[in-house]
Amino acid sequence: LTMEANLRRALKRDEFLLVYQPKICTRTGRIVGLEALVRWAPPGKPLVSPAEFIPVAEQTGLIVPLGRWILREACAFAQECRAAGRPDLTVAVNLSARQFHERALLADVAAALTESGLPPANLELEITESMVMSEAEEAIETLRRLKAMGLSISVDDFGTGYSSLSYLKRFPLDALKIDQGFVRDLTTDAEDRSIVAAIISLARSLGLQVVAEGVETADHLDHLAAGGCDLVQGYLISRPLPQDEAQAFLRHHA
Ligand code: G
Ligand code: G
Ligand code: MN
Ligand code: NA
Repeated sequence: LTMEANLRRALKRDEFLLVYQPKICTRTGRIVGLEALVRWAPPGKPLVSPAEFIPVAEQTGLIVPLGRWILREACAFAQECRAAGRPDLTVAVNLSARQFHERALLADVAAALTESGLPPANLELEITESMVMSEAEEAIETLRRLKAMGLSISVDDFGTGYSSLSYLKRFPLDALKIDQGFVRDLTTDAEDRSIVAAIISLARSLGLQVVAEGVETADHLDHLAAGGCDLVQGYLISRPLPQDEAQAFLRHHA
């Protein structure tokens, strides 16, 4: 079978799952949110990374039904977390370019919220710079409508895309996520340190939250906290966890 046929069958057979990676506040140490990351679990085989199947899903259009499933699943999980005593937790869902530009996106997001009963304030969508830079006017309109629904928007992998800073001012955004490539050598590489400081300062002056990804060591965390980074996410805190382990993690951490 081709990858496309495999994915189509996997969707029908319910072979996808979401794992959740906690995001913590550097000031309070509390968990403020979780990022949902999709995995494909073919029966009897190891998990397949989204890096392998998302591009195929994008090319074939399967990202639309898959993305719809991801939104529904993540919203249902977020609502379970609320019921379990975490009313303020946000769950972040990654959008792919095609999903972002599809006409169905707004209806799909609205349906996932309605079906789950999740308040929109508990949902965050992650987009990338390149997704909004192409067809910027259309993107601004889509973002405005999403924001009008009450959810929040963050820019993933920030610093790796087109660096037009003017769009940051025009786009209705809530947070910038510093790409893990800048975090990895933070403690030894002066240029990465400068870039991270610049992104934090930029976010600050635009009134945006700033999140660092790929935080793997206590040195990373110390440096980011001292530099004024609001939130951190990475293996130091937790790897992405299956649903029940994520719930257990929430029970054992503030
Ligand atoms: O979780 P992992 O590091 O394997 O993710 C690899 C890539 O796949 C990352 O770029 C991540 O943003 C992307 N990805 C993970 N989950 C999703 C998802 O649910 N939807 C989309 N569009 N991309 C995802
Ligand atoms: O593109 P996006 O930022 O959504 O992708 C996040 C990816 O990074 C996921 O595949 C996730 O599994 C991975 N990831 C999460 N935490 C860490 C970390 O601390 N180090 C590294 N190397 N990868 C991480
Ligand atoms: Mn992401
Ligand atoms: Na990222």
